[in-house]
Amino acid sequence: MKRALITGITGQDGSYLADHLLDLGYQVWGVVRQTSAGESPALARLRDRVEVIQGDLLDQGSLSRAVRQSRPDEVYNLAAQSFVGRSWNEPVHTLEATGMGAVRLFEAVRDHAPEARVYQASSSEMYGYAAAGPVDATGPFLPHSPYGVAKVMAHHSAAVYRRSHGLHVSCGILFNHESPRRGPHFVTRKVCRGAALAALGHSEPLALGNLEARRDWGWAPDYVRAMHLLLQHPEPLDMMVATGVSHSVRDLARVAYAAVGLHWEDHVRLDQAQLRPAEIPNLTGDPTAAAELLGWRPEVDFGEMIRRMVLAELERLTPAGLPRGAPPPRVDAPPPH
Ligand code: NAP
Ligand code: F7E
Repeated sequence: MKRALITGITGQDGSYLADHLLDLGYQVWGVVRQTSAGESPALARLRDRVEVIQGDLLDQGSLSRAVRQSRPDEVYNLAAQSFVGRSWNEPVHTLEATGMGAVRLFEAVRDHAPEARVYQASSSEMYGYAAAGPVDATGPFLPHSPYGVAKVMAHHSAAVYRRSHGLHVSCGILFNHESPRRGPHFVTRKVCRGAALAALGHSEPLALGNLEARRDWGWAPDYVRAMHLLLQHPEPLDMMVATGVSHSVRDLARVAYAAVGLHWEDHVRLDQAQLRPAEIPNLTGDPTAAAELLGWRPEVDFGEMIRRMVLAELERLTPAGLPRGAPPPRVDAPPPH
């Protein structure tokens, strides 16, 4: 039975990856940080199936203990301060957690499990301004946000541990991926919740920022399959994971509100406060290498994903069923979780 250690197991990707690895017969350990708010719903769902180890990306000793205790065959570093918008307000914390946190974990692996295969969660945000021209898994990287800088730091550090210390570290350069488990401040979840609220008769308009930004949005459960496949490749690799198709935030709003029979223009307002200090107009990936080298293909397309997310929001908002008189949701996807 293979043993996997996941940091960020309470996040969107960590929780889907844990489900996936458990289905494959792995023993799974998760690094979880202590919070004053108590146990998160994500952890409550996983607790009886995974081994939980207290730890924090900011604390070297806790990461070293996590690697020593779990004796992993595979380590997935998914923990991060992952919200790009927040990274302008908290650049130091973002660099410490998202950048230095990865280095701390690589050190722990080097000392306590040098044979383990390591997955580093790199990001399309690393391309930043370079995305205006041709990019591939080697770059160029010209990040526009403190988050992007932190991810570049971790990405280049992974290459150092690979070349200098012989660690088997692979970096998945993942483009945006979404699900009902997405954090509420990310734009897909925010828009899908807005559409569900509007369908239930709430009249407060949804405040959005840049409607023209284009992102390559995929389905998170598809992307955790790619993470696992990447670590099964005999050689450590850097690999783009994307759908190859982008949509604008405007498209996203149109599809989400249309899923409940509404016109987005009637329910969305522009809000300067949602604009970022810098923006990448278009981030679109190329899934060719992932298809050729890993046999990976995304299975859920953008429209289906948004319908699933809107349906999940309707279910969250009406746990006892729709109220009398509420417009029947037109979303026809199966429950996603
Ligand atoms: P997420 O939902 O925001 O989850 C982040 C996880 O990191 C949570 O479990 C969080 O724990 C944990 N964490 C944050 N700070 C920590 C710290 N100081 N010590 C220990 N754990 C900490 O992120 P995600 O969407 O699953 O993304 C997974 C990884 O992929 C991240 O590294 C992200 O930057 C990267 N990525 C994501 C995407 C995407 O589109 N989703 C694309 C490219 C790359 P708490 O529950 O305690 O907050
Ligand atoms: O923004 C625009 C915003 O916050 C997407 C993380 O997982 O993917 C994610 O980062 C786009 C941006 O995700 C609003 O300006 C417009 O252009 O959902 P987001 P993100 O910043 O792309 C990358 C690949 C990661 O690695 C990150 O960890 O949508 N946008 N209006 C808005 N965004 C938000 N959040 N809220 C708005 O109102």
